[in-house]
Amino acid sequence: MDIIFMKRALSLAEKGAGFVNPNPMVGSVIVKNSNIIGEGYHKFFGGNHAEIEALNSLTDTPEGSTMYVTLEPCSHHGKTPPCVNAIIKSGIKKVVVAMLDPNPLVSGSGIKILKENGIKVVTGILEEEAKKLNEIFIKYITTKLPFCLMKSAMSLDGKIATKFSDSKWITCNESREYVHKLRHKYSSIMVGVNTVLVDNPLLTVRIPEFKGLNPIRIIVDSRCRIPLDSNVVKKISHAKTLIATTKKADTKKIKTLEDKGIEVLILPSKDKRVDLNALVERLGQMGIDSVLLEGGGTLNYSAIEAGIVDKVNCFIAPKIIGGTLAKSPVEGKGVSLVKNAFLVNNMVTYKFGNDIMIEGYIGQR
Ligand code: AOF
Ligand code: ZN
Repeated sequence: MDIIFMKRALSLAEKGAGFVNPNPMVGSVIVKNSNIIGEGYHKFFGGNHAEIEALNSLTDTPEGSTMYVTLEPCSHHGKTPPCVNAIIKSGIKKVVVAMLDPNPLVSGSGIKILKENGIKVVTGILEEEAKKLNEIFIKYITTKLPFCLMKSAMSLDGKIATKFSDSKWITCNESREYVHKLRHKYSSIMVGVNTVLVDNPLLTVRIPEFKGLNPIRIIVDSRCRIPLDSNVVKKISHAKTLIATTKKADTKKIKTLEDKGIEVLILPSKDKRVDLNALVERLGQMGIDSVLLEGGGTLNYSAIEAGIVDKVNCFIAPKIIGGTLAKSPVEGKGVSLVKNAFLVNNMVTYKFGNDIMIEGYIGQR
């Protein structure tokens, strides 16, 4: 039963995806005599915590009931008062928690307070699932650096476009729809200026239910070569654009971009390019908890080499494009020996239409 109710709490939590960043997705279910008498989830950043939403939805008295919650209840005064106080006051007798809160302000103290007040606490139910759901939050709250997912889409022979840079579309509708869900879930989307020059993308979320909530578009452009008539410069009413550049950029061009409402970050350079470690540090300071990296190949390699990529989602379409000059997802300098390759751990595959998507986590070299 614990697993069934925790699964429900996790699926409620997931509804907050893309709305709660940089806070966690949290869901909660209150159960009495095997019946759900209340449930809720953290709906938006700054809103009620899941536990309070569940308590506010009660259809029966909570005395003697069990609360299931996907994250340890908080014990700190943040934007809202501590949830443990409300739980203790309610008369709930048992709390089942999926994972401890990695937030140093809480981490263990929520559970300790509940126990001190005579509430039975069980932890670790569907812990792995809860940790995966909140992988962005876990990295960001413990390091202040954004979690970075590198997404690529290629043909079976490893090409992201033809030799003439035609890329629309290699993957199927189902795959592209999933990418739009990812764009909704992540706070920012990052590409190199070459991708803007070649594809002139909009980089917005195009799923009707999420319309209007777009990630910040980050363009890595060490010399500010971005054309003033590109979509990410012209169309800024729905999504913010940030250009990451270096001192080599023309100050007049920077000013023109700023006058158009674009934020320009002048960052240290490394090997004549934007220092990506400095960039993610700045993004973290700005409250950006996640980056969806959509390439191209030069930026992808630099990002992997800089150690800023946590996870990969590689879509593979059942097509063969060929061509020595056709681009692939990760280019750059590349490693010289296979023994120096970057390893991918915990690989799993998913199917989207006729495409395959491989997901994995970048490991230590
Ligand atoms: C949430 N939603 O449902 C729970 C959270 O910024 P605050 O005051 O809303 O507090 C955020 C912290 O509260 C968060 O980092 C986590 O440690 C804890 N629990 N947060 O946003 C929730 N239960
Ligand atoms: Zn709370």
